[in-house]
This record gives sequence, C-alpha cells and structure tokens, in this order.
Amino acid sequence: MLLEGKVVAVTGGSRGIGRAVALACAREGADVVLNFLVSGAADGSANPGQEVIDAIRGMGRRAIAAEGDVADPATGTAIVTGAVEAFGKLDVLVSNAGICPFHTFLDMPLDIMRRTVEVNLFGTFYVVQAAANQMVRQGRGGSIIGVSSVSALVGGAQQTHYTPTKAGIHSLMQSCAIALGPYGIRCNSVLPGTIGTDINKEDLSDPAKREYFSKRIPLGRLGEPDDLGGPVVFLASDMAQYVNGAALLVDGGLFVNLQ
Ligand code: NAD
Ligand code: RM4
Repeated sequence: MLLEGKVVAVTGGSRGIGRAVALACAREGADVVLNFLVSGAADGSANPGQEVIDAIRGMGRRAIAAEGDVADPATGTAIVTGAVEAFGKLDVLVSNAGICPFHTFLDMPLDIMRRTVEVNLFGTFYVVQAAANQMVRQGRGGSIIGVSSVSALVGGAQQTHYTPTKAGIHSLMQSCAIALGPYGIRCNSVLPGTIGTDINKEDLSDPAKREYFSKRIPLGRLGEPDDLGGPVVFLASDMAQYVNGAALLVDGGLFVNLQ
C-alpha cells in the first residue's frame, strides 16, 4: 500500500486517465477527492463521477466529489476545502482535467483557442496554487503531479491550441518544483503518449491513424488509461521522495521512435 493514509485530489477524474489514476491511488490505500465537469459527461448522466466514487468506496476507501470547472479559480478552492472538511488534509494533487477539441489551425475559432488555454493551463495553475497553499499551511510537504503530454515536446497540426498548453504544464511543474521544493512539496509531470479515451475517440476512429500509431509505438499498441496508474502512484508516493522537477514519458516509446 504505497499511499496508505494519504489524501489525493484528482481533477478530471470521472473518466479516462483521471478515473484510472483515482482508482489506482485508492487501490494503494488513498482517500480521494474527485473533481470532474458535470456537463462533460460522455454518456450525459447527471453525475458522471458517481461510478468512480462508488468503486473507491467499494474498496473500503473514502471518496467525495468536488465537481466544477477548473477554469474557474473557485473550483481549486472548493477541491481543497472539500479535502480538508472531509479528510482533514490534502497530501497529493493530480492535475489531470483537460480538453483537446481537434481543429485545423488556419481557421481556428478563437473561442476554442481561449477555452483550451483556460481549462488546460489556467485551470492547472489555479488548482496547483490552491493545493500548494494548503500543503504549505499543513507544513508536511506533498506531491503535485501535472498531466502534461508527449505533445509538450512535439507538435500536432490539429492541436495548435493544445500543444502549447501541455508545454506550459510541463514548464509550470518545473518552476513549481523550484518554488515549492523548500516546503518539501515535490512537483513533477507525466507525459502520456496516445491513450485511447473519449478525448481522441473521434480522431482515432480513422483506421489509418490507429495503424500508424501501432506501428510507430515500439510496444505495439495504443496506451490505455490504466497505463498511467503506476507512474502517477509512484510520483505521488514516498518511493519518489527525491524526485522533483521530473517529466516522466508514459508513451510506450513513441517519442524516441523517429522511424
Ligand atoms: P477524457 O475526455 O476521457 O477525460 C477528461 C476528464 O476531464 C473528464 O473527467 C472531464 O469531466 C474532465 N474535464 C474536462 N474539462 C474539464 C473542466 N473544465 N473542469 C473540470 N474537469 C474537466 O480525457 P483523457 O484522455 O482522460 O485526458 C485526461 C488528461 O490527459 C488531459 O489533460 C489530456 O490532455 C491528457 N492527455 C491525454 C492523452 C490521450 O491520448 N488520451 C495523451 C496525453 C495527455
Ligand atoms: C495527447 C496526444 C495524443 C492525443 C491526445 C488528445 O496529448 O497528442 O496523441 O490523442 O493528446
């Protein structure tokens, strides 16, 4: 049990990578504060996070919802307040919520550009700042993990609004590692490759694209949300007590393969 006794907050935890990470943390003994966007429910259900919360409670851990839009700074505050009121503290933040509305560059509507930056980059900043202030108040350190992307390091023709936000999260974690290191708060990022989730379901519905990725990825398959569980648990845990300012690629070898 790598996270026994720890309280972990996960943004965007109702599905995909955030859901898998929240469940992996609970499996390792953590209590969980689950953030998600209600209107973002893939299946249109009223509370898309309830299934995850029920699953965590089924493991004998505690879980609460702190739904809300991370682009609103009040949501970061609500996540922290929720953690403190329900569990007395916050030890770990996984800032995962993000969007990628694939679009061509030359005719990119500015409202899509703005929303992507507001959710992915501003949203991460707000939540990280709120969590860090709580961890400083507690005086016992902590771990903050930003879900960036291999797209922090490479471009994407349909992702000109998105890749700068992922590079921004990677950079934010590096700066926060320096700003918060003196408080014992470690800040790192994970850089997933291509993971099959709702965010890219339509994009990956093109068989040629799937074929391209399975050839390009040395491990021979697209990623699955569960592939992120172990790396995030590691960075959250005391096993990573001297890991600060790192960026961990979780992409099956995609980035290093130029063939
Ligand atoms: P997803 O669409 O399956 O899940 C997104 C989650 O974020 C949902 O829980 C949704 O409710 C939540 N969300 C969306 N907008 C929100 C907002 N404004 N406020 C609060 N919650 C919000 O996507 P995913 O693939 O699981 O992506 C999760 C993260 O991983 C994103 O930051 C994404 O950029 C990153 N990522 C994904 C991939 C991939 O290939 N899937 C690769 C690299 C990085
Ligand atoms: C990732 C990466 C993937 C894409 C998702 C949406 O960062 O670019 O290839 O499918 O974003």
